[in-house]
Amino acid sequence: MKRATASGASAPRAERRVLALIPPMTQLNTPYPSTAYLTGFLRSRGIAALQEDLALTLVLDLLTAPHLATIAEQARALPKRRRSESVAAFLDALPKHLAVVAPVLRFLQGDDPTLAHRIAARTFLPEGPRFAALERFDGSDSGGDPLAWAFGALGVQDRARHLATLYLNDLADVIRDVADPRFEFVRYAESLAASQSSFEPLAAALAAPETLVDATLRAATTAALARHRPNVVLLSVPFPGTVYAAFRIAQTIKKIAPKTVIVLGGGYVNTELRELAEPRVFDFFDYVTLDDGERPLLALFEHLDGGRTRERLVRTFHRQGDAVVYANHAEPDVPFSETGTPTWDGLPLGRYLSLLDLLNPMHRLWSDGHWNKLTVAHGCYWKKCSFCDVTLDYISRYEAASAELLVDRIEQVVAETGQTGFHFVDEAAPPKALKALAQELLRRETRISWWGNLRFEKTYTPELCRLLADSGCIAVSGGLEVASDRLLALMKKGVTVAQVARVTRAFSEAGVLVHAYLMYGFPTQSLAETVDSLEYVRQLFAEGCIQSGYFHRYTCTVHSPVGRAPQDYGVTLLPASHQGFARNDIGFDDGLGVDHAALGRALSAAAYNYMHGVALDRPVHEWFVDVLETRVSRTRVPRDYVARALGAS
Ligand code: B12
Repeated sequence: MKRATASGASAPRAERRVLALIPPMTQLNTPYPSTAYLTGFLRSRGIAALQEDLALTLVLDLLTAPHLATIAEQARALPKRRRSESVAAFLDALPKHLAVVAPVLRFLQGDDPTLAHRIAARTFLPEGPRFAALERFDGSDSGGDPLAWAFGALGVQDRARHLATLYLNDLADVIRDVADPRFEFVRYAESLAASQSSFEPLAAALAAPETLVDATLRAATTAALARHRPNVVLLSVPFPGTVYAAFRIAQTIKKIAPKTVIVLGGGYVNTELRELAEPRVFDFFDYVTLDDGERPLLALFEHLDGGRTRERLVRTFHRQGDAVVYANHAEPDVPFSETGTPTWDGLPLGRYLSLLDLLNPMHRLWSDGHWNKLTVAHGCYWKKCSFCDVTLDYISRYEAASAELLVDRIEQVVAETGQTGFHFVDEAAPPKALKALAQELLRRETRISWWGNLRFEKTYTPELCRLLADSGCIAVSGGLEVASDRLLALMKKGVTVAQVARVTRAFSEAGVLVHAYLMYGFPTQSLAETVDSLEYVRQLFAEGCIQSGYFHRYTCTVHSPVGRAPQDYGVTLLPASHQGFARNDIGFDDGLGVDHAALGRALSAAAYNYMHGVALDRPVHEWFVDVLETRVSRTRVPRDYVARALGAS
């Protein structure tokens, strides 16, 4: 069998020791894949590379009895009137917390499944305010058991995992209220980085005394450095909620190992720091690179070895005197077929926490269980959607790989991790490649489960959906965005509501869970169109086309067609000054004055109910009357629109 990586293709260079780090916070159930990709690639080129997930380490360190005891001390120092409900409940039950926190983590790591019975009986965990959410389901149909509707009589493991998740959420609230208001399990101090045109707020936070969370992260960073003794550290920041911690980690490294070369890269940088001009960033990082890391890193290592000048670095910012300089020596990227197979080696796969939030079956896939993450192709084959960052390399540079190579990678990853679940992290996996992949998986009898994002385009016939399901597809998500043919055309989405109905129904009939990304607040979207879009969504749920959906508020970014040519979409951009740091979201005005924030509350409430099979008969305009407290016209969409679209297939 052909192997994509030839690990140890040449002897590792002793002098280069690279450590790739995931900073807090990303997610707790499975590692974010960037360090796995970069480590796999560097090893395939004979470079000694290691990786650690400091997001997981931080949370496991914080949730220990000694740290909880410290948090309790800090909480007691607060005047009683300043203690939140969560903090008061935590202090009341402190001895129980100190006793159960370790067993709960072991249970969520999958190590002690029999504990489920005690947790599910609701006598084991101290219950803080987060458990009040259970009372929303009054249990009147289920003998007074508020979770029976979700887990039935037998789902003890899931029920216990849900309760344990509520328990951890209570503890996160306490950490936030007492030790660090910026802390969350999936993001940390996000607002300091997201579309922050000025570096000032981040600089001030980095100069401020450490919180308990910062100090715990410093200890974890120090331990990782002592363990691996790297001379190059790669910090990967996929989202704004990882940026502050990356700077804190760099701060620690600069202090204790100042000769270490520190490089910053990742999805956040690729999206928001393209116009970086802030020299203070280089008090923390030596280099900041854009887009895929493979080629820039090879060029950087050559430079560090004295074989290349700084001017010939690839897509790399550095500081010269007080100026930020961007070097972009034109060199082709490493082809997708030659980037190697990601490796999870070094990441403690058995220590991740499988959390179970109930809200939505797709969110469950995101936060529950280990998923090997793989890309089917580089970039997006469609790259036309006017709300999307289509001008950026990770969308615009489309490159596919053969099905044989993908299945080689899949088999290699399964052999390494022992796990057969895959999340394909493409923006929109190409249907042709998915078909070929499915055929190759079936031909080799390689049994995996997989899910990912795609476009609900008409290529997905019932036959193709069945083929994908046979190859292991368990769920798909796709953008229906604003369910309105006028707005779908304006977005250049390339689908219609009727087509989406047929495709999603085909997936559902093949036994694949379907999640729809839904949008509101797109330029020129009127109240009537919002009401109509909810009616389409209602019908899609009612007709069994989709099982899950979530409404996101549209934001305009500077890299999207709307941000680039606002006049084509009937909007004017609000003035914004760039002060050298991040640039992404941008305010706009479409002159219609629709209160999208209020409409969003109605849409979320409706979608939440639909997902639980509730209120599917309620006339949709009533959801909007609830939030606007004024008359709202009925939908103009025929009540059988989706049923007829399905009949026409
Ligand atoms: C799949 C995906 C998700 C999934 C899974 C996320 C996960 N935790 O695994 C879901 C749907 C859950 C998700 C959620 C979110 N996502 Co998302 N997601 C993606 C997507 C499509 C792919 C990510 C991926 O796995 N790529 C594969 C890896 C290998 O690529 P990579 O991380 O970019 O790494 C490469 C380079 O960046 C570079 N690199 C990376 N690190 C480093 C470090 C160094 C030193 C160097 C030199 C190079 C380097 O080299 C790598 C290999 O080439 C990207 C867009 C994209 N196409 O990349 C958006 C993207 C990362 N997401 C984004 C956002 C905003 C989010 C959310 C915050 C959205 C929200 N508001 O809730 C959440 C955060 C969730 C969380 N806390 O985990 C943004 C981030 C941009 C920004 N503004 O910072 C992106 C870029 C999309 C976008 N333009 O909006 N996401």
